[in-house]
This record gives sequence, structure tokens and C-alpha cells, in this order.
Amino acid sequence: MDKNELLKTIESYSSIVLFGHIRPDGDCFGAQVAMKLAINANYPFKKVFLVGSGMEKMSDFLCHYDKVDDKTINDSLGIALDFNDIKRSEDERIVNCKQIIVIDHHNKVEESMKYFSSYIIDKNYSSCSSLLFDLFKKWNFKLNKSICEALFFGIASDTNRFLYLEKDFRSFYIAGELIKQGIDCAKIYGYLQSTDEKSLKIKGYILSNYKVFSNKIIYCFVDKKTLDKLHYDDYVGHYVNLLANVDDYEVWALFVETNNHKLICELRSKEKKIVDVAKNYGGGGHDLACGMSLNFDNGTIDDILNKILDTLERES
Ligand SMILES: [Mn+2]
Repeated sequence: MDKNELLKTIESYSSIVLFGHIRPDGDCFGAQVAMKLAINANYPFKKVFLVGSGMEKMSDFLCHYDKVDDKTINDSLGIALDFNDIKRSEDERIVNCKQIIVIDHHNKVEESMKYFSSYIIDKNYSSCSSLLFDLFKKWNFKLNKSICEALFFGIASDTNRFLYLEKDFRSFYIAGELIKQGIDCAKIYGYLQSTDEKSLKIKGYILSNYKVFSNKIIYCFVDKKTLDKLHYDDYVGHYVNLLANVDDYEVWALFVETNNHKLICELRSKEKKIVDVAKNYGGGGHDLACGMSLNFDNGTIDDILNKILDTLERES
């Protein structure tokens, strides 16, 4: 799609609402905040609202979220950032916007495309925030320090502080451009690295209770009882990478039982594409990093592990 078509749409609205995905992560937050600040800096008369839960600990540093009434949503352009599956919008009112556009780097979900008037979805980007940086350049947007800090926060989050690389190392190039704008990297890294005792305990549980399936998959199941015992009420799925790069295991996974008998699954793979397993259960994401949420019964985890194993064998 022509990137300028997105800009023309943005220019034609005086009120814009920015949406993120359920269980927002750093890239989702960084992209939403950067987009808001960038529109504010380049079109000072437009009203821009951030909806969703964002990231509380970052808000004082970068930007706060807004309470937006239904009428405003109905009269606004909606922009979906860091997701393109309409069901994954944290604020479900996105469907009521006058028009919706998407800027994202996940696999395209065809069923959702009917909701969007235009989109740019490019899965070659390591993060939605790095895709935004290129769009801002193309649109000749003025950038300021806060916009650059939000983008850097998003990129550093989704690449796990530049551990995951694209083939063309674009993330490093963009990071360099952002650093030239005088961003406070130490402060951003401080936020990314800070943790608390509750998290230490849950990480300890995962590291001492993981299991191995058929010599190919390393995984851990965290049940509701354990979460209650450890008083942990945040999203545990982020910790899937505690099991990354262990020996020769091709896939690592985290299964978490939540309230109302749901099971949240985070799947990661070294090389082989596993996103079809997630799609099979109504989830999605990237080829090598994906997830889903489903009803939890006895045998669910074994079913999933067997499906992953089938996929690994087929791909080899
Ligand atoms: Mn992302």
C-alpha cells in the first residue's frame, strides 16, 4: 500500500484515537505514545487520544493515557498500532470509529482486513516502533526527544534490547538515529531492567519447574494455585524467554492458567515456523513468536505439545 495514503487519511481527521492490543507490551506502548506525540508536534490542532491500559510505570516519563467517551470514538479516525487482528484490540470500541487504519508488523489476519480502510503491515520490521520511525521519515515529520524516546523504548522492548535481529540490522541503524536526537538511553534501560520481588519469585518457579517434551520442546506450566500462592497478578507470558536458547531445544513455551479456566500459551521457536499451531487454536503473531488463549481442559497442553512436534517434524 502507498504509505502516503495513510498520511492523507490522518490529515483528513481532526480527532484521532490510537488503539493498542490486549496485554500491551513495550512496543505497543512505545508506538502508541510516539504516534500521539508525533501528530501533536506536526499537526498541533488535531486532538489525539490514547486508549488502553498502556504501561503505568512508563507513563510519568513519556505520556499518560486518556479516558475517551463513546461519542469521541464514533467521530474519530482509529489507528490500530502493533496489531491487525481486530479481536486483539484492548479497547473493543475500535469498531465504532468512523474509519480505521493499521500500522503493524505481525502476520496479516485476512478476516480482519474488511474493517480497515488502509494499512501498512510489514513483518520484516522487528517492531511496530521501527516501522513508525521509517514512516515518520517518509512523511518528513519533525521529531523531538520524547518521540524518539518512545520509539527507542518500543524497539528495545520488542527486540529484547537488541538481542533479536532482522537480516538487515535495521534496528541498530534506527537506534543510532534516535540516539543522535539526545535520548536518555540509561533511563529507558533502567525502566526495561527494573523488576520486583514478586517477579523474582515467579521467575524462580519457572526456572525450577520447567519440563521437556520429546527432547525438542522445553516448557513450563504455571497453574492458578501457584499464581495465587506467589501473589502474582500480572501477565506471566512475558517470561517465556527465560526458557530460550537452552541446549538444543527447538521450541520453548509457557502455559499459564488464568481465572475462568482459560489457558494462555506463549510459543517461541528457534528456526521453524510454528505460528500455524497458534492459529489452529485461534491465536496468531509472528512466525517464530506467537501465542493464543483457549479454554483449559485436561490434556490441552499435551495436545498443543503434540501439534508443535508434528509441525517441527514436517518442517524438517
Ligand atoms: Mn510489536
